Amino acid sequence: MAEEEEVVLLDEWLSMFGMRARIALAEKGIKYEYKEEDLSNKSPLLLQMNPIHKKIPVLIHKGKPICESLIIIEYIDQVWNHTAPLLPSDPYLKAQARFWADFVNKKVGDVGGRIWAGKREEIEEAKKEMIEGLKQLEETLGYNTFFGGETFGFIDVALIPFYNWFYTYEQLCHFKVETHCPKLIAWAQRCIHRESVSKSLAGEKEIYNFVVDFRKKSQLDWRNICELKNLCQE
Ligand code: GS8
Repeated sequence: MAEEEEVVLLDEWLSMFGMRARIALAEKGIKYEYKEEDLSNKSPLLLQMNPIHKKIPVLIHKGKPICESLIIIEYIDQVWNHTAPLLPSDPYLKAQARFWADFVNKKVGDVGGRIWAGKREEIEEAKKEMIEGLKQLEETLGYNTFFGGETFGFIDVALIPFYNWFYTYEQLCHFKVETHCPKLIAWAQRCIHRESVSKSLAGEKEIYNFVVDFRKKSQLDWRNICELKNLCQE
């Protein structure tokens, strides 16, 4: 069986969680079949492969599903362990890497969701939490090249997909991540120089346009967003 037949990724182009799986697969040089899901009309395959959460991403390896993006990265790292290790082998360092990836889920992923899909009244509070979380991550990064030190690894894969979402958060909340976290932006720029990352990330403007459309359809205050956008550009 050809490698790409053995490995299938159910994904959606702008999903930060899906991008994690794409980056991990690219780091390992794995060929796979990419299947774009329409989440408003989920495929029978997605419902069969992730009957519990019915969410992407799902990695299907030799016909068996692996769900949840951080679990997918770890699985990829263990199965294709001959190259580009993502998690450290030291148990303490591995626990630390998992802790910070979980922090990214809670303080950037969940909080980011409250920004892009939230009501205007909730957005200001979410913005404060987002800045606090990103500052904390910047402190953890310190003067290292990547979160694990000199090599690109698990925390980097977990966090970098949010970088191209920053533009949307910034437009919605009228702030600049770089003003608060310049070292984090420098880290992100180091990451996007990697081919595995640059080819896996969705474009920031496409993400923003999708979010504006989503907010229009959901009757959230997209007009207000556009006014804020003009303010930002002044
Ligand atoms: C989150 C996946 C998720 O939210 C992970 O993989 O890390 N904890 C999971 N997937 C979304 C798309 S990305 O915003 C999804 O599939 N949503 C469909 C739905 O909620 O019905």
